Amino acid sequence: MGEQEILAAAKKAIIDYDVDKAEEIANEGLASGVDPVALVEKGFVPGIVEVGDLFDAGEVYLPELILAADAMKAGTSICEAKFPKGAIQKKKKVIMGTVEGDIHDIGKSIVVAFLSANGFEVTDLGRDVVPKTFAEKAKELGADVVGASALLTTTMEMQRKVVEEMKEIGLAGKVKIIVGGAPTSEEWAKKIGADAYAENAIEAVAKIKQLTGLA
Ligand code: B1M
Repeated sequence: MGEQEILAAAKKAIIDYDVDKAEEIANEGLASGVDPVALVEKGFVPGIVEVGDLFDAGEVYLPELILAADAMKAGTSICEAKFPKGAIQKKKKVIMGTVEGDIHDIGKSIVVAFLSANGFEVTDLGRDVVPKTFAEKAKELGADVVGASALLTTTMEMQRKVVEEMKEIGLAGKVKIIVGGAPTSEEWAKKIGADAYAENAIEAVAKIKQLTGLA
């Protein structure tokens, strides 16, 4: 298969909710030299976005969304291990999680994988993380940056709570805060007092490099 066919097959595997196929295509794509980032961004992501649109239109339901997410995770986790390595010497610590009430973690996990591949020491708190935990873990681990992901308009507000908890514990200003996730924006980040916003994983790495004085 050529690159375009592999990308199309990756998208199709998600739309077909096919975990085995997603794994097979990821392995085949990497073996034939397809860039792992392109495989995720131009193959698997368009697949999950299409399933999301079908869900939005009422053409598929939650069980299908869950199956598609399983296939997505299977394919992307194989690619994540092959993300290009950056050359950061000085280790900076990042705490990352999806906010309370929100269990969307595919995008957050991609961000974590990109950061790790770029030499950051990342602690992934997982999903549905209460605001206090972000702050407490930041203190406990001596983090340089705290990242909070939110995929629902209803859970964006929890990012503001993370900022508030960071102020409460006396870390705001000292430990930088970055937010991201589809419904969020630069404007939202400013509004809640976060230090940065990133639209995607590549931008997250660039912004965190800036926040930590590496760029
Ligand atoms: Co849900 N979901 N979902 N869902 N889901 C969305 C987000 C939705 C837009 C679908 C739709 O209606 N079109 C909609 C939200 C509507 C809204 O709030 N405006 C929605 C809904 C409504 C729901 C439920 C409420 C459905 C229900 O129960 N009735 C429910 C909520 C559960 C909960 O969280 N409490 C729900 C559940 C689920 C599943 C569990 C089935 C599954 C998630 C599985 C998982 O993550 N483990 C799921 C999925 C898969 C989606 C869609 C289809 C795909 C999300 C995704 O993974 N995208 C999504 C529709 C869509 O996005 N088009 C949808 C791919 C991923 C690579 O992109 O996450 O945007 P993304 O991450 C990007 C950037 O945003 C950025 O970088 C990433 C990589 O480039 N980024 C950051 C993300 N976090 C960052 C953090 C940073 C920086 C950058 O720094 C800290």
